[in-house]
Amino acid sequence: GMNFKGLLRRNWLLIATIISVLLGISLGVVVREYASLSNLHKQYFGFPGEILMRMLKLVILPLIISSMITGVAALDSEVSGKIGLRAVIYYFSTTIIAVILGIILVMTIKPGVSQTADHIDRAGTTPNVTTVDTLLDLVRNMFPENLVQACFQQYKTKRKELEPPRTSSNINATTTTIPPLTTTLVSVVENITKEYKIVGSYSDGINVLGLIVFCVAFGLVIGKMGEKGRILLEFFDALNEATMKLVQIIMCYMPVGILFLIAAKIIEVEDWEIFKKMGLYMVTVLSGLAIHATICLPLIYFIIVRKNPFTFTLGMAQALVTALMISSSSATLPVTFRCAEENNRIDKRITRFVLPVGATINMDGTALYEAVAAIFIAQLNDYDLDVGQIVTISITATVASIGAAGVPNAGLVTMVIVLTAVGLPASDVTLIVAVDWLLDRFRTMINVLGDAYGAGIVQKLSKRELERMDLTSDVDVANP
Ligand code: DAS
Repeated sequence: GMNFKGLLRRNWLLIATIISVLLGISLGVVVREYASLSNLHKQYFGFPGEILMRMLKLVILPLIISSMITGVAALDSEVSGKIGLRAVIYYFSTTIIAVILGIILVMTIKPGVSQTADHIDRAGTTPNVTTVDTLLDLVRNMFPENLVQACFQQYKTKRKELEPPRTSSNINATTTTIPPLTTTLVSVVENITKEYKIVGSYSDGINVLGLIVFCVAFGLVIGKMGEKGRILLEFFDALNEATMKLVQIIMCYMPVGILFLIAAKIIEVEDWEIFKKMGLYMVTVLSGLAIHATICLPLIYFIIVRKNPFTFTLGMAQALVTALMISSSSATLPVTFRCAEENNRIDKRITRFVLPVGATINMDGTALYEAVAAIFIAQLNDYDLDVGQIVTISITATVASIGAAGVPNAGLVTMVIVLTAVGLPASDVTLIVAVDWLLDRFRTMINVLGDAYGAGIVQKLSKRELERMDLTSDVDVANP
């Protein structure tokens, strides 16, 4: 009756998205079975999905800038300091919980013990990303030397000059031939690491971390300027609202884009057999992610917020499906904002602060995955880890998850840090490359969920400050 209709009307986009996921999967399976598409046609097939990705990425820049500046400026510096501290404590503790959960699971299930590394195709390249490099890159990225450049250009490291320039003809050459599996694995890792060396904490060419640091500083200054600063505050607030309106329009296209995105992926996957070999490993990662999402995070939320966590998760459904489909926390950010603000009614002063930072540094799913994968690789190599090494894995997995950008497969690359820290061959990343496209989707989903819960929890913890501000401020820019 009325209720059902109302439910449909309120959730039509979510329903359409889920239907398009199912349709996309069926379409992919059918085309894969009955049509033999040339590589070129496979590319055309994914085109509507590519457009969706481009549109989502397009709004990241204005969204991050406007939300961070207004988010910080709307609070006084003492309050924003407190909120920031709470957010960081939340990020850290949930990431550590995820890592510990992953370690417990992989040590109990032992997915790598029954087999040896040689049973799974091993390809020998050694990507050279070290812990120190990653940390330095991370800090370096926090201080962009040029603001405009931080918005679009990748910075140069010394190592970058060693790489051949990536030209469009290079890219075409690799997509139009089908190399054998081993060569594919090697080139995938090479490509990812190459990208990583340039990318660092960049999301699709945007130095997100650098912009966040700048926007926090800029927002704090604007907030302190009083009358004179108000014009800037109002400008960025209007920019934020306009961007969110754009997001609303983009989201209407989402079902179409997602349908072709998933169908094209299913057509494109070359090796389904590998899933059998890696079955137990994937079960370990996926069950870890599931436990973290349905038990750990909800429990923390319930203890602190005292509300039903599953209603909260349901409110985030659109963002979760999006993350699952596009494997990028950054590109999901616009949807995360909408779900958190519209469905879960989280204060804009909190989301504008907690969500962009979370999308960049808070990755519970990635941390869990990195710990599991490292120990899995140790098991494959019959390599006994002592307690010290397991602690090292927990710490480096945390660092690696913070260092990973919110883009597809970033976690796979920072994985190298964890492996080298305990003396495992970095080239063994190639053992897990083939299934990463699937695991990446699920860990990204948990990354996004973790950010959302963070916003809910920080809001509750900051209730007193927010209420006090509501009473004292005459104009409330964040909530007009
Ligand atoms: N896919 C990433 C994300 O956006 C991170 C990862 O690769 O683990 O969250």
